[in-house]
Amino acid sequence: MKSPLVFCLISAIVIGCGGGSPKSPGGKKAIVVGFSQIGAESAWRTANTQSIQSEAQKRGIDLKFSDAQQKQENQIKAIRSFIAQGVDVIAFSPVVEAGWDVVLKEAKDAGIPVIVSDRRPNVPDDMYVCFIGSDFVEEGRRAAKWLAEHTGGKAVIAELTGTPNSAPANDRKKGFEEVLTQYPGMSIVYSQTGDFTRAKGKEVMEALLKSPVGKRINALFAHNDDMALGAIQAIEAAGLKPGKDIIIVSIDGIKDALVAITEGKLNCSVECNPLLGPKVFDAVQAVMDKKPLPKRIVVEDSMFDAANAAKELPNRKY
Ligand code: GZL
Repeated sequence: MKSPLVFCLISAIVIGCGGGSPKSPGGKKAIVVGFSQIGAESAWRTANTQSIQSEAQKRGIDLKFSDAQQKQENQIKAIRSFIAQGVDVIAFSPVVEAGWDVVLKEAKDAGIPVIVSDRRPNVPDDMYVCFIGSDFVEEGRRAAKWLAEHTGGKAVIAELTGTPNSAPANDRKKGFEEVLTQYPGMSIVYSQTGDFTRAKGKEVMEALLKSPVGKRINALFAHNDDMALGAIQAIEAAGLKPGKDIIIVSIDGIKDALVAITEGKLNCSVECNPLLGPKVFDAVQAVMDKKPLPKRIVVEDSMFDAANAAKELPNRKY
């Protein structure tokens, strides 16, 4: 039998080492949330990560954060790790729509509620509590309507698509093409993924401008600002004037895009607000308090062009 002093010392060390779980304001045991983030592929994603992490810190949430470097297998591994740790809630932004049924069933079987942030997974509604994100189909519609209004309904369009099989790439394309059916003078003559990154957007545009079809285009639809900004570099390097020789419309509404609009190099950016932290952790708190949540929370978006970009710039948080 160890002496009482030794027993107390060992207990103190274990408690000290474990540190116990962090405390939220008011000294209650902190809520533990596992968040699987897609990666750091764009300025939008960086702002989204910053919003999630800062809001968790503000609320005293014990956040287990994982960056999947745009790989679904890393997200699945992270979610399995959160399940093994017995977190209170799992939140994630699925890099692609398919392939989540098995791991979300494991979370459900473990009794851990799941909140979807940003992108939608293609699973039955009962596999998650709530999906918080923008309406990507509407973003695509708004981009096409802007382009139609500013080209008189006549445009030979190149399209830089987002990550293949992701909800924003699928839905933005769907919304854009839905509007194009009303404009026989507008057609997409080239479509290639830039995987939502600036580097790939530049690379794809460089190759396009060297091809015969590249000589025909007078408009570019980029599924996000980072790819549009990369394409702008390629258009300039080819001796053309972005925003004039090629009218460019994109999505996200990041600060660099609004600067490009004020410089006349980008013509329109449909906002996709990345600052989801407050909504995500309001939903987490509702889950913990066993309060009802809507299945879908749509984030409201704005739109920027030469008429309002300069005025909006000082307000941009990302
Ligand atoms: C949209 C988000 C997209 C952004 C890109 O909600 O998933 O991913 O449009 C980002 O910039 O990479």
